[in-house]
Amino acid sequence: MSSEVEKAQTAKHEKHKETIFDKIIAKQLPADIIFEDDKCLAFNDVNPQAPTHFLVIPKKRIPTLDASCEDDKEILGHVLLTAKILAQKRLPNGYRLVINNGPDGCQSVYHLHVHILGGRQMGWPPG
Ligand code: DGP
Repeated sequence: MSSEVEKAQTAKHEKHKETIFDKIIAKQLPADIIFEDDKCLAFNDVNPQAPTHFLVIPKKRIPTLDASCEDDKEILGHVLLTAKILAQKRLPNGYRLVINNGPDGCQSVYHLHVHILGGRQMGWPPG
């Protein structure tokens, strides 16, 4: 079992609790930030699974995709379009977007985030 799977299985989903990503947003913890605006933040993943692997997160604390609602339409669209703009610049040959949701989805940080992976040939089906 990979360490990311172990983390996902033990991660506690405590809604409304601060996560490490809140601390990155607040600049209380360092991160390799590649883009920021008033609604979202993009930074390189600390445990990259591909030559390029970064995350785009909403600044609003939404724990999971499951927890998002109609009111989050604009921010979800903004996060996705930001991921696309950043990916197009860095990964002209293609890329993969992933949103892990819940323990079986391998989510270990309960602050919604989009993974952008590229720089190598991706396989299918994913593990
Ligand atoms: P997920 O398994 O979908 O919840 O992915 C969480 C990702 O977050 C995982 O790929 C590792 C990354 N990550 C966790 N903690 C940190 C951190 O402190 N800094 C950065 N840059 N990435 C982190």
